[in-house]
Amino acid sequence: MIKGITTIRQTSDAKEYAFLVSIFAALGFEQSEEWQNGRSRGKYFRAPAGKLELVGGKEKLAADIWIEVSDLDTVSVLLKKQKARLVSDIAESDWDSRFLVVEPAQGIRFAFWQNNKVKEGAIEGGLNAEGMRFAIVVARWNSFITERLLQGSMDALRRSGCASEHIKVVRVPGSFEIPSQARTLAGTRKYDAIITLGCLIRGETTHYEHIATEVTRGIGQSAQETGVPHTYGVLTCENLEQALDRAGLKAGNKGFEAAVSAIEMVSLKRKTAGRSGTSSVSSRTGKKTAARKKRR
Ligand code: DLZ
Repeated sequence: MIKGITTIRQTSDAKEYAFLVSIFAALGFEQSEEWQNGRSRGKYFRAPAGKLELVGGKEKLAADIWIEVSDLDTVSVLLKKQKARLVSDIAESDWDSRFLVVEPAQGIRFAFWQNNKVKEGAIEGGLNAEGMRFAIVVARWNSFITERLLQGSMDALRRSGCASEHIKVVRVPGSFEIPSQARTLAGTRKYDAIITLGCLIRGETTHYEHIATEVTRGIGQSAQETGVPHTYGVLTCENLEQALDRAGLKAGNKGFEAAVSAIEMVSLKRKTAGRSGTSSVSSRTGKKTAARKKRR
C-alpha cells in the first residue's frame, strides 16, 4: 500500500532554489529532471532509502530532515566548498553517531549523520586540517604543470582549514631531487606530512623509467624511515596532454588529491597513535556536552 515518502521544502526565490539544487547535486544525490508548470518548478533528489521516525520526549531536534551518509567528513568538506552555512560542524552524538547541521537557506535545515557502528573495526582519517602543518616539495622542471599541482594542493589545504602559515613550500630543480629534500624536511619533525609534486613526461625525459622508479622509491623510503606521512603527487605521463589533464583539466588535479590524502594520513596517524579527542554532543539537539576540541 505505502509506496514512498516525499519531503518538500519551498524555496523563497530563484537564487535560493539554484543554490540548494547545486548543493544537493554536488553531494551526489540522484536527481530528477526539473518539472515546471505555469507557476512553479521543482526537482527531486532521491536517497536509496527513506523512513518516517517519530520521537518522544522534550528534547528539541536540531533539524527535521536527517540524511544518513557513509562519509560525513567528505560531506562537511563539500558543504564548506559550496559555502553552505554550517549551524554546527561534525560532532559526536550520544547515540553512537556523528552529525553536522547545515542551514543553506533561511529556515531550511538539514542534519547529515553517519553511524559509527557501520565502520566498526575500521579506522579512517578525517579531512579537517585545522592545526596541521605541511611541507610541499615541488619540482621546477615542467613548472607550467607543477605550479598547477601546487595551486591544487594549496587549495585543498586551505579549504580544509589549514592555516597558510602552516604550509611550507620548498622548490627543487627536478623530480629527481624531491626524495632527498622530502627526507630533510621530514627529519626536522616540523611537519605532520610531506606532499611531493613533480611531473615526468616520458616523451621528453631520457631515462624516464629510471628517474620515475628512483623518485617513487625515494619518497616511499623517506616516509618509512621517518614515520612522517608522505603523499605522492608526481605525475608520470606519456605526453604533455596527459599531464595537463591531470593538473586540472580533464582528470582532476593530482596536487589537490595528494594534499587531501596527506590530511587524511595525518588524521589517521593521530587516531591510530591515540592522540585524538572528540567533542561530544548530547543528542540530536546539537548541544555540546564536553568542551574538548576535536582533533581529527
Ligand atoms: C633531466 C630531466 C629530464 C630530462 N626530464 C625531467 C622531467 O620530465 N621531469 C622532472 O621533474 N625532471 C626532469 N629532469 C630533471 C631531473 O629530475 C633532475 O632535476 C636533473 O637531472 C638534475 O639532477
